[in-house]
Amino acid sequence: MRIRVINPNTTASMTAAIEEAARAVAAPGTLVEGITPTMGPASIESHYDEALSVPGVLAEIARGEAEGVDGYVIACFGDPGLDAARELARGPVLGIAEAAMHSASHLGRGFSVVTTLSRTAGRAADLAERYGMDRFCLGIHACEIPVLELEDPKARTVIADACRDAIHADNSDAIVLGCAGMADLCEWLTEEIGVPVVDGVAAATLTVQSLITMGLRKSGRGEFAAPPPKHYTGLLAEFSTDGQEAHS
Ligand code: 2AL
Repeated sequence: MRIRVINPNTTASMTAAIEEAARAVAAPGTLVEGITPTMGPASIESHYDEALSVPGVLAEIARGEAEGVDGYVIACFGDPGLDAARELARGPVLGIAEAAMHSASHLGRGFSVVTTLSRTAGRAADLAERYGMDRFCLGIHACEIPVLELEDPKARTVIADACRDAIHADNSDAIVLGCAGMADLCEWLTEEIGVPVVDGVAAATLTVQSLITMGLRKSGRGEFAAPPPKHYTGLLAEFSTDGQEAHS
């Protein structure tokens, strides 16, 4: 089985850490490939970043489909392009926010999300509502560390403090990490905080693997059927679905 874990931002060192987190939990027979898109923002921490990360993600889904990939993880907590990716893919596509929130809902009455910058909290709240997870999501807290500074060794104690504060403020039973760049901290934080800490990269990878193992694929009827043939122009010409890209 081949699963591609797509980092919607273009920072290769972050993709490497994401790939490692996914490989650490995948079954021996599962080939996990971390993917950095060829276009997009260096990190995603605004609606603008998120919108402009989607073409790079969709290009990788299209490439994966041509290469026979079985399933995909979209490894950014805003789950950018998830619905469109599902239209393109035959197999399952999971976002890390979606997978992490569902996993955390099995572990206690409620969870807290700890994200990067406070401006990303609104998107996390919207996703919790959209996934029917708002009754489990008791609070969303920012550690105010930008995505590309998460690799700084000083970040981990700030994140641990944010997790402890979140548990107390929300009276929650688990933490959901609000950024793929926090995946490598999951094990350490679990020991440090004393409650389950859910990393969406691991949760989504294992959910995709489980669905494929069960023989389940994306439903091809209705809303998530392949998008209709259409001509796209300008910078988006290569995204045309009418087979006429060369003439744009
Ligand atoms: C993220 C994430 O997971 N990747 C990224 O670039 N930004 N999320 C976040 N809350 O900042």
